[in-house]
Amino acid sequence: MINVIGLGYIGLPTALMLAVSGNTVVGTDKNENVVNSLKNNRLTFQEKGLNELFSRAVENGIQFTEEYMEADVYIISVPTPYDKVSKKVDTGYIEAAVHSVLKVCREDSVIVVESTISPGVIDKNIRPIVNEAGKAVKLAHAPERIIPGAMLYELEHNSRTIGADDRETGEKLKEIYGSFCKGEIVLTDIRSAEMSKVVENTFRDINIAFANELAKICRSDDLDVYEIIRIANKHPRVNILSPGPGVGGHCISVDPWFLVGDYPGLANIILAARKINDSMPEFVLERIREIMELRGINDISRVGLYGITYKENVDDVRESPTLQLLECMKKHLASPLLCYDPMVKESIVERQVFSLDEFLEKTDFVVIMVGHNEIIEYSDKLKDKIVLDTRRCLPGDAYHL
Ligand code: SAJ
Repeated sequence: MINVIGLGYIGLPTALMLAVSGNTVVGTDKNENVVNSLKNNRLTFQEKGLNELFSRAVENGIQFTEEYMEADVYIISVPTPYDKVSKKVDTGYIEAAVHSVLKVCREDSVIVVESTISPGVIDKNIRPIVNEAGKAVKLAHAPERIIPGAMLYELEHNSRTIGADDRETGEKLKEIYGSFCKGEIVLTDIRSAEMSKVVENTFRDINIAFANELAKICRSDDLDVYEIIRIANKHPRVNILSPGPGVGGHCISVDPWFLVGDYPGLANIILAARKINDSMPEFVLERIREIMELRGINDISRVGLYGITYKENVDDVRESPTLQLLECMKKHLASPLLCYDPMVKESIVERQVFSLDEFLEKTDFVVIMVGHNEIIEYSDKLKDKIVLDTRRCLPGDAYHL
């Protein structure tokens, strides 16, 4: 039996996949609302294909509870918030989950941490808890790699890493993950698994920072960055990513800080990349001001931000560039811009509207922060607007970064 602890963005899809692949699965979450919602067949977030997978998992007998169960394997996928000032990961939720697991698990159980952690956390923070409990359980780290928007496809097809205490534990977990994962499953030690996960996200952060830096350089010298990137990418070994209004999400904008914090003086490019990506919302604000001046717009209340999520077609707003931009305005004592996002149904920012038509009625100047399918489909509605397209997702004339 597998007990998946934490039924969020990662835990829920993983639990469902395991259940439809012939495993006995119980999903545990300490949040009563989440458990009740799932018990009543209501999903707690949206993701392509999740509804159908959920129904199949329920048919296969998956259960949801607030209790921790006696199980062969525990998969812990609880949040690992990070402190915005110290940039350190907060492992409190994992530690609490491990404490609870240790009360009910057997000596031969395996505890797998899937949550993103900074390198060394298992030995520094988790193993002492296990040792203190005096149970001979084995530990492992099997970081997830799935991308919101294509989670289920990627769960099945991506290769993955399992770092375990010993070969036997690794092989046992490989079989379990192999029940749904068609990609290669690489076995390694725990420290290497922790490090490689953070390195993967850091690689991407650095590459996005390069594109963003190029955008700034090209803007300063009146060159079209997209044209430069398009041409450079014809080179067989060059693949420059796209500039944008910043980097959000719970991983790419967070994980590189772990390396900066743990290896001060060594993590130099990594730190520079973080700073460049974090400076992008401010750069967007500068572009907004420039364009307002150019077009003689004085009324900031008629400028609106399209998109609040951290990227297109997901409902996740964690660390999103739009929220960073609003934060930046607040620092400068500016009143916030009007916002709209078709994926965000709850009120989360000050001046938010909930329909595209209302948003467009109230704006003359639209800043596209996220390229959701909606705005691409209805791009003709923008024909009388001044548009700053920070993602270059729309056809036709618009201002760019
Ligand atoms: N972005 C750009 N330009 C680009 C690509 C992305 O500005 O060319 C921005 C996005 O708009 C977004 C941010 O970067 O704000 C990150 O988006 P993403 O789509 O690149 O990645 P995430 O955060 O959704 O998912 C990442 C993935 N990691 C890598 O690609 C190395 C995913 O595989 C991980 O599982 C996930 O982080 C995680 O949980 O670690």
